[in-house]
Amino acid sequence: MPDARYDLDKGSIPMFLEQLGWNAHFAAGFAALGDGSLRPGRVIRQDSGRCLLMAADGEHAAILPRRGRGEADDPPVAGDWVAAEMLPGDWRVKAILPRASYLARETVGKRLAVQFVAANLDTALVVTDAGHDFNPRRIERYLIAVWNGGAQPVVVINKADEAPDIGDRKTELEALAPGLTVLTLSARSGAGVEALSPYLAGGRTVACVGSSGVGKSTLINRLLGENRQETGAVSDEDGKGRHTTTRRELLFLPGGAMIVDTPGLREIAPWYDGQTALAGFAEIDALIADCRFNDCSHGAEPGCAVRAALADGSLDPGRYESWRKLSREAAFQESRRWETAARERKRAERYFGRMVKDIKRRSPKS
Ligand SMILES: Nc1nc2c(ncn2[C@@H]2O[C@H](COP(=O)(O)OP(=O)(O)O)[C@@H](O)[C@H]2O)c(=O)[nH]1
Ligand SMILES: [Mg+2]
Ligand SMILES: [Zn+2]
Repeated sequence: MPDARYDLDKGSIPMFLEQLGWNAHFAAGFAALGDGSLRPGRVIRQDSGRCLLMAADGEHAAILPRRGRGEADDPPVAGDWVAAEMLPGDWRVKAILPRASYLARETVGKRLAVQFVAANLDTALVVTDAGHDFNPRRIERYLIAVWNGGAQPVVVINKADEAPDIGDRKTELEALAPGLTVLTLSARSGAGVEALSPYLAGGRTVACVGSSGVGKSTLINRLLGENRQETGAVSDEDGKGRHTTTRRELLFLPGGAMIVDTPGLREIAPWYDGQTALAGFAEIDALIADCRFNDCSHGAEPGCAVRAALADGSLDPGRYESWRKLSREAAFQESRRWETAARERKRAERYFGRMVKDIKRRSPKS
């Protein structure tokens, strides 16, 4: 029986799915599978081999596909949209729909690989405090990670109740990038939290990232209006909290937005994904375009727009230093990883392509 709620091929977006963040991007990915028997669902959380989905008719446990050798070992993460087969018991995930954005980092293992933390985010709240955690260079790395994944970062300086001179901190972080939004608030008292409301409209998805102990879970509890996320006291001297949040889960806020808590990642190695230009340095990109030579190293070459801007003060030397450091890092990562990354990506593409073919072969021609 055709189900009116799933009339996706006709381009209609069912209201309920739209409330979950469904849009034309995901509809196109779903339509590419060409199988009307599958159902879209959004991943609430993922445990080994299984995940919990929110679909148009409510929650479903779903089994993840068994991965054979040579297949992409990339399980769905909180926020992913998947196409699932409806089975009498648990559903079965057939494909992850192409992501609109993601938060990813380089994994710390022997093997160079990417770890996806959350997917399909509109906004990432980069949370810090004005005390122990405060470190603009670290925040910058979070910003790069967020930009690279295609989400919009908003910096949150929490614990404003503890820091009377928080305005300076705000100014310092605002200088990290032109147009960057920096909010100061207190998750504990609730003061300033209402400034988050533009990012929390119905159907929007946000994630909280930042070090352990900065108050991400406290903030989420405040937004939820209940103490759902476990919070921890900052236990040791250097301000590192205990890692009380261990699973990444998509939570539904009363106003209709969805939010993902993440365990504190004290350092994040942004995943550059083969990009040559660093996201978030538009003013430097513009200058480079004006250098006389295409391959200007901004050293001793004549006609270097970057050096000229540094000389006349229109380019902030701190920004330039960050850009240089991060570009070197990105180039280094690229050289180390170029082959591995390309191989992994190809594999993921083949995997999706094979899924599409497989599904098409087995679905009745209409
Ligand atoms: N003073 C103050 N403490 C806070 C605030 N938000 C969180 N905390 C405290 O900071 C500690 C770590 O909070 P938690 O939410 O677990 O941090 P998370 O690791 O980022 O999730 C807990 O003791 C919280 O009570 C705040 O706005 N002001
Ligand atoms: Mg937490
Ligand atoms: Zn130059």
